Amino acid sequence: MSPDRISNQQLADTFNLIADLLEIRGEVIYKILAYRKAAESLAELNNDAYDIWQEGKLTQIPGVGKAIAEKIEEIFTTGKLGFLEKLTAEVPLSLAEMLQVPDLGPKKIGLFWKELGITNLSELEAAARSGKLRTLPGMGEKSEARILSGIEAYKRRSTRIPIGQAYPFAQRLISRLSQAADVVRVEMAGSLRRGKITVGDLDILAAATDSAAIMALFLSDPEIVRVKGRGETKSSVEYAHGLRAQLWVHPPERFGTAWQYATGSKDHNVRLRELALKQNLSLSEHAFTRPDGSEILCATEESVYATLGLPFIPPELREDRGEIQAALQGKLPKLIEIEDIRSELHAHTTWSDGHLSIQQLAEAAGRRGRKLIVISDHSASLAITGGLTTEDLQRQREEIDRVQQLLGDSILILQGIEVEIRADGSLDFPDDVLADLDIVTASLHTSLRQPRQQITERLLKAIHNPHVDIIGHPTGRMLPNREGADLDMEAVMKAAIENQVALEINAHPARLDLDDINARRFVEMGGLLAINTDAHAESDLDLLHFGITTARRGWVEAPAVLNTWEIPKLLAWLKNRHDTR
Ligand code: DGT
Ligand code: CA
Ligand code: ZN
Repeated sequence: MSPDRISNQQLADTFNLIADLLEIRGEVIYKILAYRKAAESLAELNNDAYDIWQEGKLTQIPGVGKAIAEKIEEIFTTGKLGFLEKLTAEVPLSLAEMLQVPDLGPKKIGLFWKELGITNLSELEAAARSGKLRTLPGMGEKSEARILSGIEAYKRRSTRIPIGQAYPFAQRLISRLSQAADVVRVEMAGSLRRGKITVGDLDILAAATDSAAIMALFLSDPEIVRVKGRGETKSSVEYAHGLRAQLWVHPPERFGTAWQYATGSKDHNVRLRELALKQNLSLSEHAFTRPDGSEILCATEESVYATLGLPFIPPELREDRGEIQAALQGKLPKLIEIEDIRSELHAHTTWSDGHLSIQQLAEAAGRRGRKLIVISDHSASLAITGGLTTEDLQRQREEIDRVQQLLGDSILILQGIEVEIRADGSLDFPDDVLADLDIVTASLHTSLRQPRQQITERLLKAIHNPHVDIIGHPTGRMLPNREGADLDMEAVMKAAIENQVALEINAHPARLDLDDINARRFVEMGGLLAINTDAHAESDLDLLHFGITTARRGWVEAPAVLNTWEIPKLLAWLKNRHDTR
């Protein structure tokens, strides 16, 4: 890996891993804490450790002393860490994965390893099932049973990976694999490329004139805990924390059929094969084959679809939800693209729980090509966020005016609010306060478990308020574990359309709310969407693509999304709403 691609988080992961392994080995506690402290402060650092290293200032990072600074330096200069390699030669890496099991700590793992030679989860499970653990000091039948149920829980939890974790991991993997010899291109495939909110595993596809170098590189990653299969064209591995990936390698002249196959979905592929058969062709990941055995090779996906008489179908649509029918009829949507986005309508600053000042946020948005940014901090009743009072709003308006003067017409800054919809459906501010704001987003954050009728009416009440322009993250779900409110979405959508209130697709990968299915239904009914990052920090602005992908999975075209509108059109829409209320 090229050293300037090693992120602070990767350094933090490395030092946490060292701490885990030392703890399992039975090292004295202060050494372990030193690594943990360094990991924590690296993860929270605002600047790249790489830049700090280049300035020779590593030891100025809190918790980074001489010994750890030397290790960071070694990682940056060699891409490796001798200390960790020596350590994993002694303490198997797969022991660290066992720490993910609920109720299983380093002491126990160390005990099982030293006494019974257990080095991974399946060995542990087998030992527990055959009653071997209960014989060890400090163990009994009860604690053995607890470990078994912990393993069950861990397996359930680790079956699917949230896209917010899978996507950046895959990006790093791809940039590493792209450096192998004989490689033409490396791409995402599978559910990851289709943009599903969780993925079972990462499918990575490479075009290469020879697969040896890239396969070897793929398999040599020190983070791999288990190689599940290895071959010339396909290998499959598992990393710590349950992440699994497979790499498929194909010759460039066959890359199109391979990429199309590996992207799926399975149901979409079945449909395509049916279409092929109607033309007397059989379609596989390698080629189209004619009855006489001769092949049609496709280097691109476009040529795969063209061979079947179809236009290119974007990966996000490939779920067998009517896309092939639409393609045959020439009725595929012209999907929204990230380049269509002009505005950010939902972002937080230090006025509530954001990390940036108004100026920093506006400049960060400007650097990403935004022409308009809405400052939408939380309102007072969401106390943990330091929500704003009416007086705060007035002072914030003055600061916005100052920053606007400073930044000139590079970006337009509007004053909004993310006003809390209280448990009874009333809003945090009286109407006359809301009336003074440029744009109002109303959101649910609390009492999400109210019964269906109650919470639906609560949201409808907010939608009917003439000052509300957007409903933020409508269901309030948090991936992977918190389900959204039990809303009557048809009623919500109908009311939103009648009152010309936009519904948000919150782009944060833990939300993606509305989801693809609801977004599609809403737009089909004639509704307006907003796609916002809900940024609390600069890097959050780069999460926009997750929201765009979700919209594309929902067949959404640019005109249905407020953020794509030319600024005068958006301002006219707001003015019209405000004049008629
Ligand atoms: P996932 O990983 O569960 O989130 O879902 P996918 O869609 O990534 O599925 P996966 O990883 O099992 O397989 C990757 C791709 O390989 C899949 O999208 C389509 C293709 N594929 C897998 N099994 C079959 C099959 O039985 N028939 C066809 N036509 N394609 C398949
Ligand atoms: Ca997959
Ligand atoms: Zn927010």
